[in-house]
Amino acid sequence: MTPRTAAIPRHDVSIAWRRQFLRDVIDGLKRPQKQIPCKYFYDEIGSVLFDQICELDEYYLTRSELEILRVHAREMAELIGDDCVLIEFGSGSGLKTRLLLAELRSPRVYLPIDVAREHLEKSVRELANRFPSLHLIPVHADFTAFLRLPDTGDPKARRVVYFPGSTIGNFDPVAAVVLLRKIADLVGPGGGLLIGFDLDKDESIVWPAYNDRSGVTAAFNLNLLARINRELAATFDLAGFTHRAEYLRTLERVEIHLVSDRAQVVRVAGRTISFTAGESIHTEDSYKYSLDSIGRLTAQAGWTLVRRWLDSR
Ligand code: AVJ
Repeated sequence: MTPRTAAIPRHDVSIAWRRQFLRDVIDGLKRPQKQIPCKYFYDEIGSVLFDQICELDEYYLTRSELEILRVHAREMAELIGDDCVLIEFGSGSGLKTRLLLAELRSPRVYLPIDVAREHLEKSVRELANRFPSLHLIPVHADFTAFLRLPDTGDPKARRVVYFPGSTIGNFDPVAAVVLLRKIADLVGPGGGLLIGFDLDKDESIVWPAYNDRSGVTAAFNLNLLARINRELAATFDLAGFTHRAEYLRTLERVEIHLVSDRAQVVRVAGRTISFTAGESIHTEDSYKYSLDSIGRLTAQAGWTLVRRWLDSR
């Protein structure tokens, strides 16, 4: 008998991952506009904080995504077809996964890729209980770097990438096209992509989603510094930095920063990083799209739009 769940490779959070993390942090903090890639938000604590963001009244994205899936998952499953290999980018807690899997007909393989190991393990355990005959191949990896898939044993099955959580918005337009092209290569001719984009909308809706009253988003942002302290022997004083999120309409994105409240010096793995008062670390972009910009982006990456679904708002 073949095992239903492949073991999650144990070697990857190791030295290579830590070394890359260190390199990205040091390189990013040496730039004129300091920056840290947002994929590093998702350690164990950051993943829990992100799940809390998804429950916030102000955070409309998850509710909209879930509404779209609840109403349209059957039609999505029909378009995907029978016997697919489903590859999910950044599977997170797996709620959106379950809604689609429940409608898919005889999927051959479900292959989630996520940087958050504990989250990946937990969601795969839950999926194994709920869908006992599904072949699960979890991959703990960064999907931006991940190009080669493990052998799924179904070379002829249709490959479909599932990327529903508006995470494409973390990529600037050039990087988004690169990623969408990589997905096209990964699924091959005839493959599919089911992807979520957050539409641009009034500032009175977007701003609060990234500046929630209970401060969960601020805690999520600041956890990045706490993680760097924990994993890279750094000395960030979390009380000396403030969360800032602004909707920059002309740039079509929300920019998220951590602002240094005062002049200060921080040590990161033996190096010294100086901050002036008010200087920031840019930690995330969240692009908001028009239907036109979605059409342009996907067409530029070689995709043909088959169907799109909107939520009721
Ligand atoms: C997971 C990328 C969709 O951009 O809205 C939420 C991440 N950052 N609050 C987003 C996030 C701050 C989120 N995505």
